[in-house]
Amino acid sequence: MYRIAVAFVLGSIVGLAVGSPAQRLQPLGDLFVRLLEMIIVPIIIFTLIMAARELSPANLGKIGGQVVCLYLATTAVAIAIGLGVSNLIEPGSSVTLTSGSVNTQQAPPLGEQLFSIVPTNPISAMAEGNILAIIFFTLVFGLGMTIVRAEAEPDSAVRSGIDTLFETAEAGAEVMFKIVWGIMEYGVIGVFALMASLFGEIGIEALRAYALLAFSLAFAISLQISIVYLLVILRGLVGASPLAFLRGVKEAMVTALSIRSSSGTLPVSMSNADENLRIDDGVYGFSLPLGATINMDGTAMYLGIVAVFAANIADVSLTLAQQFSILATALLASIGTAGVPSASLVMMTAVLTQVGLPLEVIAMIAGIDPLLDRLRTMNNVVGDLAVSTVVGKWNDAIDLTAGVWVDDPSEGG
Ligand code: DAS
Repeated sequence: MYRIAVAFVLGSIVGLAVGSPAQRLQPLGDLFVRLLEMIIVPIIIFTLIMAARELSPANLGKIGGQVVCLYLATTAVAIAIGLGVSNLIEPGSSVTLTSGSVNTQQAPPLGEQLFSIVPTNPISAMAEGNILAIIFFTLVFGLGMTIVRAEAEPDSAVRSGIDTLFETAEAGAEVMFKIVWGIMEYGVIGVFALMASLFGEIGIEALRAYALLAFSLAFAISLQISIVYLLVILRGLVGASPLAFLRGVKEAMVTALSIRSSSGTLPVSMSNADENLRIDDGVYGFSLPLGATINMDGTAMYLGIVAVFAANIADVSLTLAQQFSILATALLASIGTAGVPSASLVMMTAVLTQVGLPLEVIAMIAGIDPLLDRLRTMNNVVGDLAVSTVVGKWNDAIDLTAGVWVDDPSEGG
């Protein structure tokens, strides 16, 4: 991933130095974009079927229901905050990308849009790249698989058939991630070419666009953590000290900032939940692995922010219906995003495709993604731990008289 960052910088320098002739490199960048477009549908299908397996009826009891509802709610709020902040700050508005493939079909009215999430023919939805419909059908199919599996006899053909389907989805996801790795290898050339062409076309103005993008994300994340997690959840719903909570999760925060992987941070998150927050493992043992798989508030927020950034660069004004479409797609796409470094870059293709915005933007931001990914991943992990804390409180499965919730024991608190 760092070679892409180097390609980003070198391409920018070449573009600034050479000027508009550097735009001759554009086709090498367009190839990178097409490779990303190629994998959107299969990677959504495989990763969402795997995510649906985590939502099996067995562990969707009372606690599971509370966890999933809170995860969806905090993610929807995160995207709304991301859209609000980026509509305010307008990252990318100082830059106009003429070479990008812009085909923003006007999103249908909200009512029709909600309706169109349900595909009349899932195969044609896949052929047409109707992302929301693909995500909806795949989630329904995956949940159907978990329910039928739970009802089937242990050694029945149906159950083994469904297990085979889950294993196939897992294997398929592995293949897709390997293909993503290959595409990102080529991405070094693709990003270099796109950056050279971009800076050749728009010059130094692009740096201001990046600075505003990074600031929009950082500002939106600070709002999500301070208002949603600390004020509403910890102070409001749990009635506990937000600062004690932050003390309790600092190892997980630092780990997430360092390794940029929710899945990789999971062992630290579980240790903080157990030893510092004193949450019962019956709650965090379900909520944290699930959260690392489907609850990505920072990622979902970023998907919304980049969509607005792409619209500004493409000089397109997004209607409310299109912004709703972005929120719905980002919410569902974040469920399928893997908890690995820069995973959202791939899911971004789904969101931008849904509203017809230029995918060139992905290559434009790939170079600074290693920085922004740290912030997103940290937010993802803090969101999982905040929800686990309030679910523990609601089910008497947290000890608020121990761990970080009491003053330092040495003070006899
Ligand atoms: N790095 C991803 C994670 O581990 C988040 C992202 O790519 O947005 O959560």
